[in-house]
Amino acid sequence: MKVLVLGGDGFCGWPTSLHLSDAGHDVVIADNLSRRQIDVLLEVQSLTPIAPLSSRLKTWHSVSGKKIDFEFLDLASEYDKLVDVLKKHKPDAVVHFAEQRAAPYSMKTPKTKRYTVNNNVNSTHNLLCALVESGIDAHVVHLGTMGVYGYGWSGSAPIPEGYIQVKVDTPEGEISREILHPANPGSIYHMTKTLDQLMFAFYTKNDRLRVTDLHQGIVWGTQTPQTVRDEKLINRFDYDGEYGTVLNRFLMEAAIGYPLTVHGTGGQTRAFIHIRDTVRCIELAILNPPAKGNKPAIFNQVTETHRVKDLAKLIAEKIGAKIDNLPNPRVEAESNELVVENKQFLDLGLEPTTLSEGLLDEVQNVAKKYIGRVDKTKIPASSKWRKSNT
Ligand code: NAD
Ligand code: USQ
Repeated sequence: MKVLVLGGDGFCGWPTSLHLSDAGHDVVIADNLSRRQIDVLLEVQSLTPIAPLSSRLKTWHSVSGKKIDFEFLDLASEYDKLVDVLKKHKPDAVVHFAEQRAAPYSMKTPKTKRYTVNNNVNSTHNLLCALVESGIDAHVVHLGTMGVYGYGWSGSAPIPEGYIQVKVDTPEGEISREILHPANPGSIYHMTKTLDQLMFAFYTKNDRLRVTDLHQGIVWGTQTPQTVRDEKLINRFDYDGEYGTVLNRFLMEAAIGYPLTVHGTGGQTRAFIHIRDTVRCIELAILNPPAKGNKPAIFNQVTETHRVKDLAKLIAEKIGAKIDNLPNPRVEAESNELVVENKQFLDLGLEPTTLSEGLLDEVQNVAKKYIGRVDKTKIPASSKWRKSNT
């Protein structure tokens, strides 16, 4: 298939592009390199030394014999160019990763809140509008988030894959309806993903676009079978207080002997998936598009759930680390249950990489290897959800 990967230079997009190219798909990356620019502005860098995109692409060509094209494109502001890119490449599928993805960054300042909304909402809408205008019948595979469901709303009831059955009282009696699961975002970033969902619902109904929305959990790990083939293909690893996600941060902290930064009680339960499984899920989604005229297909792209304090304990025991219970900079439930349905990917053949398999490898081959690149002053999470968290 011809696949256009929007945001193909990012943490999930780069290994996905390589995985798809390796599997024989014809891949084109579009990206505005804004993620690299945000690192410059925040004065941080990936723990792993990521090569410039042109060097990544040249290296992939030399190790695999396969060519990946690149379009420098700002999806949020360059609408006409996007239409041209779609007409030029005529993709069968478009994988849409191109959004500002950090909850702490989205809550940092009024400027970053507004940037996140403008960037994410316009990017998604431009893509849908451009597909209609260009007449390109590509299947859109979007990276959503488990955070659209919120944490704690349904207690211990399993979170279904996107849709929920409700009973409504009417004068004629009770009727049953399937509706989009109530949205309950916990940050401006997560809010943009709930807005994306409404745009998908509208464009599938009105224009019969084909859309799959993947509600992904927190991605951990760094490397895939393709990114290990040359040091210049290495994937990014964010560890800083804005972009670093919890499990990768704990692994880096353990590797450098920094106390594990547990927010609050650590009773927060979250869903996780290894980057190797992310790339497989995306290929499975591309190969199984919904029919035209169907509502968006929604998959929960997660393989396991864990409480933050249990992860800290596991890492402290396995690797040796102290645990620090810090005041929580976020507004979020201190503790929540999380049971998630993920049957659709399992039925399509996904074989999950579990935490127990990947943890030590990640610490030895990534976190410890690049220890010298860590700037400890960038570890604390400084973005606060409220001016005063009282
Ligand atoms: P990332 O920031 O590493 O990658 C996003 C890429 O999109 C970057 O290369 C960036 O330059 C590009 N981009 C952003 N705005 C753009 C625009 N307007 N035009 C063109 N390119 C643009 O993020 P990631 O971790 O790879 O996440 C990818 C997607 O997956 C995001 O939508 C995110 O919400 C979702 N997701 C990520 C995780 C995770 O744990 N990393 C978990 C669940 C969902
Ligand atoms: N946390 C800590 N210590 C840390 C960092 C985080 O205790 O050092 C806690 C947070 O308070 C939160 C939980 O860990 O309760 C998860 O935080 P996170 O930064 O790992 O994940 P989150 O902000 O939810 O965002 C990440 C990605 C985002 C994606 C989301 C999937 O950045 O793009 O959408 O995971 S999910 O969480 O399933 O919604």
